Amino acid sequence: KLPVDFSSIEDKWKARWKDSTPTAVDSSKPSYYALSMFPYPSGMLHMGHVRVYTISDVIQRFRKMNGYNVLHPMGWDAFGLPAENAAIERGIHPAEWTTKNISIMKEQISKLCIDFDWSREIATCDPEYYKWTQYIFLQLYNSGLAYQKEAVVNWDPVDKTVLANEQVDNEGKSWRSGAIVERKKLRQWFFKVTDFAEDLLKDIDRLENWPDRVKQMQRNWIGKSTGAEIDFSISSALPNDTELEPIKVFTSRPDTVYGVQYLVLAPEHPLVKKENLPVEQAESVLSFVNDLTKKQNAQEAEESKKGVFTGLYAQNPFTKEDIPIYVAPYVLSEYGTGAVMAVPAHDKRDYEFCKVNNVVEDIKFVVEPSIKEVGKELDYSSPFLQQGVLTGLSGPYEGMKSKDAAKAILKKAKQLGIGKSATQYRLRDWLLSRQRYWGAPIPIVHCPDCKVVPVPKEDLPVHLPLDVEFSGKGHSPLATKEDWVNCKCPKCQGPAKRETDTMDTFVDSSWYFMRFTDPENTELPFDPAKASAMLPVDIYIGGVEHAILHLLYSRFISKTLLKQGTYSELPDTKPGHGEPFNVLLTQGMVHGRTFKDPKTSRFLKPEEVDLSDNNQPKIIATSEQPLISFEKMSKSKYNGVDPVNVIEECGVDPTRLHILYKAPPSEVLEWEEDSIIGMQRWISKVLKLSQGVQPSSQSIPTLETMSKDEREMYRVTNKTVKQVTESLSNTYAFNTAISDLIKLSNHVSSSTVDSSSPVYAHAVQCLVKMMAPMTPSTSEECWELLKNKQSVFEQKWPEFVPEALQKDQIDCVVQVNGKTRLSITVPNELAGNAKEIERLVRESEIGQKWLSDKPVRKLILAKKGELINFV
Ligand code: ANZ
Ligand code: ZN
Repeated sequence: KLPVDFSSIEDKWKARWKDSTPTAVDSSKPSYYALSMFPYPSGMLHMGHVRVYTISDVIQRFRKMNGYNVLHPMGWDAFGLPAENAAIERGIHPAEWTTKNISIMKEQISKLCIDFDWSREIATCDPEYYKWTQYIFLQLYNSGLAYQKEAVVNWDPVDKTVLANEQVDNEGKSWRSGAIVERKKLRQWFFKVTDFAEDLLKDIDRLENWPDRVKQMQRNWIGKSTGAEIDFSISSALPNDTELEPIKVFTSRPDTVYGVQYLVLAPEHPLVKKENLPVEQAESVLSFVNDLTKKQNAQEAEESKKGVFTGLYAQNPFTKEDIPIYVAPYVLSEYGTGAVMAVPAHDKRDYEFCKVNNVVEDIKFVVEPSIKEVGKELDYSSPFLQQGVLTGLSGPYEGMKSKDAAKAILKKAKQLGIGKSATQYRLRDWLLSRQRYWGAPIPIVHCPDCKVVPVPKEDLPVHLPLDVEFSGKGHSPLATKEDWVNCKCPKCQGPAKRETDTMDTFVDSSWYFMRFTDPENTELPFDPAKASAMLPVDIYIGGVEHAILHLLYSRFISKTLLKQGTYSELPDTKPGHGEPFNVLLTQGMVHGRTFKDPKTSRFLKPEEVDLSDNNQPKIIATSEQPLISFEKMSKSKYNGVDPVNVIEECGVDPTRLHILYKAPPSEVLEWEEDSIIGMQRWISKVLKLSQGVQPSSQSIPTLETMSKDEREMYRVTNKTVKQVTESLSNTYAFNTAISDLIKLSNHVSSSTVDSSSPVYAHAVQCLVKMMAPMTPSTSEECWELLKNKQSVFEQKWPEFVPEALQKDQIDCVVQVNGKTRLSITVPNELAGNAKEIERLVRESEIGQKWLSDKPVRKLILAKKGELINFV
């Protein structure tokens, strides 16, 4: 039985909140935009959702009470594969499936007492929304940031779709179908993220309020590398006297150029063509390359460092030696120039490749450590990877440090017209087209005469047709829908065909936070003035799994739109530079308790475990103790928890408190329900405290006229206000805030101050107001018990009085010869007065016991008088 009937309190206040008229936006107030990452409408709310929304709700309620105009919207990331698969597997239309899921989840969220502004609700699959996703696509297209090119893509032969690299596992299999992924060349749409690589990298330094870990992940993803591009001309005589362009390589180590013993080309390198290769080799090279179409084969070959000799030679422009040219998949076509100058002595991959393929006998070490150990021979059996000093094999550069040699060699290469400095980014352009149905159609028409024609703005949205067939095989349902595909060319009015690819859902979610600022705009994605007033988002809360792509894409879109003047930022109040999120709070996962059979390591179902003694679970079948651990909740581990059950059984407010109290937001939360009872009892206690307050018309007396106990209660109250305010506005340490509030309630309930004292009433009022963001319905109830008519959320957040923080007395720990023996209370005015403290200690009974009449040689006071040591 619960100590409080939480559900009736929830129902009562939910009804009143619904009826209350929202206060008009007061534009004189500062604005605050709190956003939790919008969910994918899977149809099931999970504990992770509850955690994020609770956190954002606490923050936004706190801001409202502090006088901000708060934007706290909610919407749905509603396009994507699962809806389409549901359609194929269960015959439900993706639109229907999605709408149903949204309404289920909305109902579940409403149970959590989260104060979202539902008037701004958006769903990315709504034509009113994707119209503007298409508009943004066209803006990028018109400014040259969206383009089509052939690309080697991961092709899932079962789902018949292109996969992102993240959707292919380590064995080269599709995350969804499990099929072995193939490499296929297809025409795809890209956004030119690489144009912004430098801005995206540089501006990471502005993100002061982002976790370092996330910033590092962004930096690594962008992966800037500086070095040189060097040309190697082909020295082989070619059939038919054809001349080939020199091979350009990108290197981060020009200092090793004297150690280049061969070149390696990516299998997709343009040189790798039958007509360029000597007849003897052509066949083996081409069959090797063809064999790589299976992603798995490619991956295996890449790992094995296998390659083939092309039969061609190039000249090392520095040593003038002829060096063989190989083809191997460890060289990536998408990085640098797709060709590598191989230095087996100083690069691990080149070294392995050299050994596996027996390229050369003699490995040339051109760099050695700058400090050599005396009497110790250099180790030539493995590559030397560090920078150092150039050896005698480096001609005129012998004895130079790597850094200087790199500069000198680059300079020489420039003089010879065969090199230049170069910067490379690991970041690739964003492949955004999907051969799928449930996404925003790319607003492009292909005309036989005018070629690629953007759909004019007035024809947007390009509607996703609803009456299509889901076979699950072949092309996207769009491609086979003739009456939709065939259209008029917007330019010449002749017969043309629509683009049948849809957009990656990351496009939808890369600008939704902007739409929230003006969700009903029918003329533009959003009114620039409204967006400018609210952006950047003040705090963005979500899972660390989005630390790379979603955040990077949002930053990119935000920067492009800023550049195009789609919105602007208020220069003196906002960080600027199109950075969309000011504070980023990445919440940790919620892990569930799992039980495993110690013998077989099999996960046990809940019904296989006897939990009658929660501290000593037993396997029912064997009476053995199971292995217990906390792991990511999943069906296969039987450790999932349905949040709706939890809140129905335990109450919303205790559940919210429990989530906030168990771990700081960014850490893993190990879910267990036992200790929710502690939160239920605490709320029950605060309800009783509120009921017990005798209303008083008197105002709070001055510090001097308060009684000693009142002064202490007033001090504790003010101290708590100070600390909790800090926790909710700055550090987001909700667990500390809760423990401070618990301390305050303990202090009030154990104090001798009379419940009719205005100081007492003040303490309880502050307590209730400060709990309100975390426990909305029970705090409203308390506030009513405190004889108030208005909602607690219309109250101003309490402010602390600095003078009240002064202690009347301090607790002083007494040590004798360094050992702690007792503690005494010292009046504030005597704090730090060693002689007086000694007198007080000697006066007390235990003090006498420890000091008796022994002479004191030395008195040491420390910690602002809170510790004294008698020697
Ligand atoms: C010669 C060399 C000598 C290299 C040496 C490294 C060490 P980062 O730093 O990550 O940018 N490389 C260039 N293009 C490549 C491609 N398409 N696929 C695979 N590897 C490629 O790496 C740059 C280095 O990676 C380049 O510098 C090149 O090898 C290799 F002691 O050139 B280096
Ligand atoms: Zn045309």
